Amino acid sequence: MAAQSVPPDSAVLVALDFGVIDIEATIAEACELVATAGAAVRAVVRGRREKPDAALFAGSGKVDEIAEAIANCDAKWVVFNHALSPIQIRNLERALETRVVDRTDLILDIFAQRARSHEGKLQVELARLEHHMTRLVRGWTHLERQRGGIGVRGGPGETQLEIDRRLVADRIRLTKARIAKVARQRQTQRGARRRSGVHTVAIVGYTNAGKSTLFNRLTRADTYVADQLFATLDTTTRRVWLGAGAEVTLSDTVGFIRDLPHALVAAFRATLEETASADLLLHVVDASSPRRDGEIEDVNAVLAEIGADLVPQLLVFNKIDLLSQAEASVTMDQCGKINELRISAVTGHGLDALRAAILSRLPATLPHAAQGIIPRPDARDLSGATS
Ligand SMILES: Nc1nc2c(ncn2[C@@H]2O[C@H](COP(=O)(O)OP(=O)(O)OP(=O)(O)O)[C@@H](O)[C@H]2O)c(=O)[nH]1
Ligand SMILES: [Mg+2]
Repeated sequence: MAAQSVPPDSAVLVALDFGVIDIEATIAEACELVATAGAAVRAVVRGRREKPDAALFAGSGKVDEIAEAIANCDAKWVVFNHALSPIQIRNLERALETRVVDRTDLILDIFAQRARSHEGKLQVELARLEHHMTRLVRGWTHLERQRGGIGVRGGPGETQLEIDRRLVADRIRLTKARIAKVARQRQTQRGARRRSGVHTVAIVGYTNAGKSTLFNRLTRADTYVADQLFATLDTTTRRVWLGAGAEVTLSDTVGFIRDLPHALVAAFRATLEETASADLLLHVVDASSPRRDGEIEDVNAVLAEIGADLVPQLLVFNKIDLLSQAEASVTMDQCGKINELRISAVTGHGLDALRAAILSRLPATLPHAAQGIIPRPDARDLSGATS
């Protein structure tokens, strides 16, 4: 089950509108996900439905439309921008005679391509194995045995089902044990930091919101920044110096996305514990995104899933340089506590206010006279990640 990347083939994207979210922004994001996975969307099949069809997800007329789109652009696979059941995938592949990939497969595959550190790779492996387990159902066609392109699939046919289940279960146990070992090291590091009285600030947010750009600005680090989804998978933590003599550690971590697969959230739990145990979260939002309110909700949903919903948050609207109203500003709640800021991590607008806001929101043990966060000349990389 080595990590395999999506072949650079053409794909047909299927995006059905169930009337809940901004469908156009969702389609644009799905196209980016497909591109990030290394392929290209040649046609988009849209539709409106009350609820998914139990057998095929889409209606049979829509499936005919998808078949036509496949023939027109010689697509090698069909991407559904939805989570499908194993039965739906099986039925669709039978009907379309083409590989069918759902949103979960796509995100897992991108994570597999991106994982760099030992811990990151183990976590992605676990997520893929867990997902693979749910896909081991009876009645797969010859397509399952032939393929091996995307993600976790490529497993043997149904005659192998029981053996396959046992093998996957063994791999899951082994991977979990290895992750637990790395997590223990991480916990020890975190414990040492806590005992030293250093406060922790974690940057969270939707993928591509500008978290790593902000992290680099505040720490003068050179974490990988790219205009692509899930550029960062590993948590990087750095100690930054507060002017008055106190220090905080700042962490940059994996970005979130709508419908982040549960298997991934579970597998990344150890990494995300850094977030749940932080004293303050900088929730970075791409202020120029047409879906920014939805993205805030998506991030808050994942935070709740990892038990970080009660950690105090500063909402940081980033990329204001892309807006017509590009002034940096600060918003306070009824108690006079800063809870929102508008900044640009690229131009540096609003960063002094952000430093002051971080300081004002940290627990009282820190001296409040500090002027801002200034990286120490010897700022060390404190991430537990080993590459
Ligand atoms: N115009 C503008 N672009 C920005 C700003 N901040 C970040 N960007 C750009 O947004 C893109 C994503 O930035 P990253 O810092 O990699 O975003 P991230 O949130 O770490 O993304 P992931 O690690 O993929 O989740 C890059 O092309 C950045 O240059 C900003 O303030 N203004
Ligand atoms: Mg990043």
